[in-house]
Amino acid sequence: MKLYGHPFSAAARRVQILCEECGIPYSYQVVNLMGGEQYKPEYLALNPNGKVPAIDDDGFVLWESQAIMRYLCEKHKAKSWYPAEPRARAQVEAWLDWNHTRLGTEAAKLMFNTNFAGDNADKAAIEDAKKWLVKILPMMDGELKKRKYLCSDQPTLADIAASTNIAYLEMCQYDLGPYPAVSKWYGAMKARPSFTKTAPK
Ligand SMILES: N[C@@H](CCC(=O)N[C@@H](CS)C(=O)NCC(=O)O)C(=O)O
Repeated sequence: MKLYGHPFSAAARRVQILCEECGIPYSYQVVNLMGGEQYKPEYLALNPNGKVPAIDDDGFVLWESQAIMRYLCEKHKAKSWYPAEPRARAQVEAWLDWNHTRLGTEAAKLMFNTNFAGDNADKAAIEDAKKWLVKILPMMDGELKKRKYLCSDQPTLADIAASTNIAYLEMCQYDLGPYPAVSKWYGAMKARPSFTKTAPK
C-alpha cells in the first residue's frame, strides 16, 4: 500500500500511526504541499480535494484520513482499534466525528496560522481557534477523567486521530496545563513507539 502524506499533516500522520500500530506494510510518498504538488493533475487524480492523505491499496484509492483508518481496520481485522460491538463502535464513531468537526477544525486553524502562513497569518483566525478550544478542551478533559482513553480503558482509532490534533496544539506551544487529564492521556499516546516514529522532523 502506498500512503501519500506530508510529515506535518495531522491527517496523514494518524493513518501512518495506525499502520505502525497494526504492522500494516506501507510505503510513504511525501507530497510536497509547500510546492503545490497536491494540486498537480497526477495527485488530483488520486485525491480530487488536493489534500493529504490518500492511499493506493493495490489499485484501490481512498482519501479522508478517518475513512482510510476505518477501511484499514476492517481489512486487517484490527478489532481492538475499531471494535465490532455496536455500542463500542458507536462510541468510537462519535469521537471520530467530534475529532473531525470540533477539535480538528480548531487545531488546524491554529497550526496553519501560527506555523505556516507566515506574513499571511490570520490573527483573527488564531483568536477564533483559541476561543473555541477553551470550550472544547474542558469537555475532553472531563471525559478523560472518567477513563484512561476516549472510549474506554483501551486506546482506539479515536485516540490516534485526536492525538495528532493535540500534537498540533503542542507544536503551537498551546498550554495544556489547565487540562490535566488531556495532558496525561496525551503523554500516554506520545509514549507509544508509533507516535515517536511518525513525529515530523
Ligand atoms: N479531512 C481531511 C483533511 C485533509 C487535510 O486538510 N489535509 C491537509 C494537511 S493536514 C492538506 O493536505 N492541506 C494542503 C492544502 O490544503 O493545500 C482528512 O482527514 O483527510
